[in-house]
Amino acid sequence: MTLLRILPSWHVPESRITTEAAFLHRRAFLRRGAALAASSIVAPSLLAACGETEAALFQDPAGAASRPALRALEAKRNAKYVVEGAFTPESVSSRYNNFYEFTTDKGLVWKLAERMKTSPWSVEIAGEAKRTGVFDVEDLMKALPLEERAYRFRCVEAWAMTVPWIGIPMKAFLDWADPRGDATHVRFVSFLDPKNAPGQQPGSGSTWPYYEGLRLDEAANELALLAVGIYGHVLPPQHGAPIRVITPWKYGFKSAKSVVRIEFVKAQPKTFWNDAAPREYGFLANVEPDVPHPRWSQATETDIGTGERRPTLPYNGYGALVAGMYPKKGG
Ligand SMILES: Nc1nc2c(c(=O)[nH]1)N[C@H]1C(S)=C(S)[C@@H](COP(=O)(O)O)O[C@H]1N2
Ligand SMILES: [Mo]
Repeated sequence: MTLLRILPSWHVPESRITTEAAFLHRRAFLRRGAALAASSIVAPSLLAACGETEAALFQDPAGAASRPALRALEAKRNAKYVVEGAFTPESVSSRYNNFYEFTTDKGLVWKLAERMKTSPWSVEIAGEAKRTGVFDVEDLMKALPLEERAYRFRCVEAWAMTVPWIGIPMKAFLDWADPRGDATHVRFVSFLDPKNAPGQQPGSGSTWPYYEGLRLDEAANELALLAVGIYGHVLPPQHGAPIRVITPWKYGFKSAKSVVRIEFVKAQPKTFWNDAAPREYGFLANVEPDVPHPRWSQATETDIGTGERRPTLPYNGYGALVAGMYPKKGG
């Protein structure tokens, strides 16, 4: 695996950066005791640790080779959204993922998620909206417009990338679903499948499925996307196939992957990370260089493509389009 060579030295614990995963590990330790935790999903002994899971995941004897190539997806790039610099090579961004349903080891997510069944896939639209029900993702993609958007992406762990997503502008989705006047927030829930997602097995220290949310005005912001593709093809499982949220001015954990339920609600919903780590960022979780994480600074970030360390931009560079939503500074 070439990842260690690609990744710059900031990845090793010499820096103050530590991963979001550390919290999950700590929680697992607390709940299960050291003896059990030693055999939990804690990397690096993942393969040894997940004996049973491995059997379930790899029962397809043809293995990875049986997965068809990712279907091409055509969508016109929206020229309004330009990003300085090159795209992060797909070989890097598709091998460095946070998707705790599978593992907290970023370099192994793609492998463990490889045979996740992402089609057919239905999304339930529920709550305070005029159009509710169960919809196939393919039907949503036909009913609603698709655009390609070049966006910066910033994880709370201080790594960053630039990729071309293809997605349904969330505003178009909202207009279509038509939330009722009393809806204030929209909630996104990821899939639940402990048989195939080793990180969801009992003892992971988290409450699955993953759940996130946005204020309705944030969801209606022109930047918000329901992404279904990347680099000109449908999303691969590790990026949250077949449909995931993208909000580029916020930390990456706001962008729930592999969404199965979108619910319009009347109050601010609880969210996975805020519940797991209440001392970290609040519900908004906007990118703010001068608001440090309890354990590291957010003043700079590392581009996972180039290894370059550079200043973090307020709202990840999208202030002109989003700052007006936050009259009181905070995130
Ligand atoms: N369901 C789910 N969604 C998730 C996560 C996760 O663990 N599970 N991780 C989040 C975090 S912390 C980040 S940084 C991004 C990573 O997206 P990427 O792997 O496509 O770059 O997904 C977010 N969405
Ligand atoms: Mo993240």
